[in-house]
Amino acid sequence: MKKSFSTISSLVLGTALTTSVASGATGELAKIMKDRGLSEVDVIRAAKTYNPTGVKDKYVVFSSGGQSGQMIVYGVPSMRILKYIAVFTPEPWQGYGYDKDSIDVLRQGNIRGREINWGDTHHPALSETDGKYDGKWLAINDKANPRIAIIDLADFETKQIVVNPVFKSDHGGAFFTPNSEHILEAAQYAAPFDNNYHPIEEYKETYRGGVTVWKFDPKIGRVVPNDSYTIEMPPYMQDLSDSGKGLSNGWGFTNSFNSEMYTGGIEVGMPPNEAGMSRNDTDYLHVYNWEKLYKLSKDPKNVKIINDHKVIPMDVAVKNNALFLIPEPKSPHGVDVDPTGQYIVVCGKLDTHASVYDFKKIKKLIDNKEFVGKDPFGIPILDMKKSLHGQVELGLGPLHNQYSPVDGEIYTSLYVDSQVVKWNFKTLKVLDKENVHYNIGHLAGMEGKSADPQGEYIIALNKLAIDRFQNVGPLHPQNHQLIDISGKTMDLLVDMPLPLGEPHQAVAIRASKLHPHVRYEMGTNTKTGKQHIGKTLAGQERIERDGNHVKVYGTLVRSHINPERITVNKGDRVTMYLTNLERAEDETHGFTVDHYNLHGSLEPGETIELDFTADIEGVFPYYCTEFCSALHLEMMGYLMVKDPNKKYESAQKIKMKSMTPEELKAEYDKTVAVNNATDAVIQSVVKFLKDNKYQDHKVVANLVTDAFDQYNQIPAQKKKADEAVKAGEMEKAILFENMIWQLMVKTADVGIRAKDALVRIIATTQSTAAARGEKTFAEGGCNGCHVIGKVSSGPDLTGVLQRHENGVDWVSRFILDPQSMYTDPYVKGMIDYFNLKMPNQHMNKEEVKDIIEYLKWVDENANLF
Ligand code: CUK
Ligand code: CUA
Repeated sequence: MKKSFSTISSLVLGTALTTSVASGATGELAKIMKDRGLSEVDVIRAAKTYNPTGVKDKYVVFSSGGQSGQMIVYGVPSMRILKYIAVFTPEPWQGYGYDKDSIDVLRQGNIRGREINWGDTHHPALSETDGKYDGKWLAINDKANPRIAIIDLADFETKQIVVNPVFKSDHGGAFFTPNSEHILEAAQYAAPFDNNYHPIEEYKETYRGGVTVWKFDPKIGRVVPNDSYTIEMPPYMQDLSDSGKGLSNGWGFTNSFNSEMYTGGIEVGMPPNEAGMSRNDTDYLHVYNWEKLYKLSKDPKNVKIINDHKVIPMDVAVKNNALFLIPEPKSPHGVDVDPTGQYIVVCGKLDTHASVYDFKKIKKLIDNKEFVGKDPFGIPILDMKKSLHGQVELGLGPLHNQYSPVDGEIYTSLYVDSQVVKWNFKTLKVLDKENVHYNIGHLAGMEGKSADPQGEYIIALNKLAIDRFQNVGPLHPQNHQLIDISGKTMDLLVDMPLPLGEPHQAVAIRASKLHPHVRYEMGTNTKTGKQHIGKTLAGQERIERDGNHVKVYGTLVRSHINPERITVNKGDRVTMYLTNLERAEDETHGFTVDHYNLHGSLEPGETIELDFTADIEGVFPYYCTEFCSALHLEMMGYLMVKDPNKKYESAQKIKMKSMTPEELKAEYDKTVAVNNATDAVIQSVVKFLKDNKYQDHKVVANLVTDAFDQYNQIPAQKKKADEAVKAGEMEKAILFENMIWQLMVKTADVGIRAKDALVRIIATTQSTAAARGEKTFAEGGCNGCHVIGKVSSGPDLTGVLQRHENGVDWVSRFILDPQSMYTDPYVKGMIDYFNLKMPNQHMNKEEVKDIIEYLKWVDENANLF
């Protein structure tokens, strides 16, 4: 069944050769292919994954970041990384763990009072409505320190971390139930539920496994711990889990290994865990009715309270017909419910088979109370054969499954064989295999575990990369491989190195389902979603002192921080509330105080809090850490910490020559004149925008709003400048006028962008030739000298076709062979005027034709430039 590489390539090559790309590879494309050693198949695969600039991906993938304790967001099919989401680990760029409110989130994850600053993330899960991804919330587990975190997809920030009160590790989480009312989290390594010492000899009596059923409120996106409960389970090592849906809604399924309850002891001469824990031929699939048990958990007589948390003992679950076991091939790994909820596929790991269980059969056995026995803890066992739809031999080391929209079609990872196998879980037939590199763990389909899988692609999440990438030392990148599954056979398209922890599982969602915002309401505490207590608007900036506590209410806006000087005493507690006043998209300001290990990222509208003790004396610059504008470097100030017990001798001031009153007046006049001229430019842009009804076009209107955000700050500055003039403080007046110029430049910058955008919208549509021509005009370097609508270092080309008799011929000739026309009196005059000669850009006739079409389009719209 395994295909050799040559079979695959000849197969695909066979198809490729009949396509137009292969036969059409001429000219530059053929040259590039030759230079880079690319085959036609390579080029087709490249075209399937390439996004031209500005083009976005169809799917967004959320991958666990493994030991980084973070999540990785990337696009499909481009496989471009978009973001790391900080979850269990501090992340400086986003200020996560460096400002007060995010520290509060991170510290929700403290265990028994201890700070934990990392996580081993395994399974991300997207919130669901009717079993389909709704794009609202994201959850992920931490295996090492049993915790679940919740991320809000409105801003891709972590909002909540809950610690499992009874487990000592987890693995089978996070899994949302079909309407996101609950999140399942199964334990991994059995341990005592309480926090006390229990000797390993008492393993069977005191060590326990289980599944925690967290209550989730999908409206506010938070776990509700006191409405959550844990189902006690035997000390078999529970592993992966899945929530039922459709037919099996209300039920949960959890695998296990070590039903032997082996406890190892190499050091006392026992065989190692790996031998003892895999001795039996079968382990147990746990089948439980979480919905029923949730109702039972409300009655105190059904639960034991351990560490302030409700635990339903095994006997209570059994008595209420809500907990069962079914044998499964030993030490399995993945358990994945199909989109209808009827079939549950369990992967063998140590067995070459996948086992397809049928929930209808399971339910019948349960309803008829038809059991083959009980385990040592009294849990009824269902007959394996009678529960199975069937088994299929897939290959070595089957681990995880994903579904496609094709009825019965399923994709399974084969860890040992390093393959993805496509098969049908209804007909139990193997359909195709694809080699991956190497040792695949999970695989991610497009919404491939929801009730609405999309097919198209499968991503192989490989454990080893070995030789796939540039050697960067013994620790290799992770390797995600994108596989096209739209054809009859799979086709591996591209590798993506991932430089951040081992990504166990990834989930993909259609990008069209995500609607994150680009700014916050002014003064938002993004971690709570509420108004921040430190919200500060322009004009409200202040420093308040209350004993040894100094509170700073500051703002940031291009390109200053207010206040710019803060003086405190050594030992003072300093609380800084900072608000980013921007409304413009992507105008984030970062903030740090040097030497104080603080950092905040302030997205437009966000308020943050930095809380610290000024425990070292000195002068500490603080500054904006995002290159936000041309005057970003100037966006700074000083924290000055003085020791109240010290006497400071003042330094001798150096005498410097100062300007005469006449010189100051001249500089002031010059500054005002420049401002007036700049304002005239702004007014002409404004007139154009108004004349052409900019407000009818949302993109333009947004830019104009941003521009006016800047412009409207001018009157206040003007008032200060005029007051300074009146008071005879010319130096101050000049500085305020300079401030006005800064605001004008920022206004003009956005205003001109708005104008350009509007021109594009209202101009006549370009023919394809004209569009090609515009590209050639830019790429051929013409726009280095000729700016449409303006005289630059060459003449304005608006109307050039009319300026000359037989304009089209004249211009074409001039582009193709400028030297031959240098003596033409008109051209000679231009050469003298601009002191430049039109160079030969070596364009071909086709390109010149396109440029002419472009110039015609320019003339058609001449009034707009
Ligand atoms: S696990 Cu890592 S390959 Cu944690 Cu889902 Cu299977
Ligand atoms: Cu704000 Cu740089």
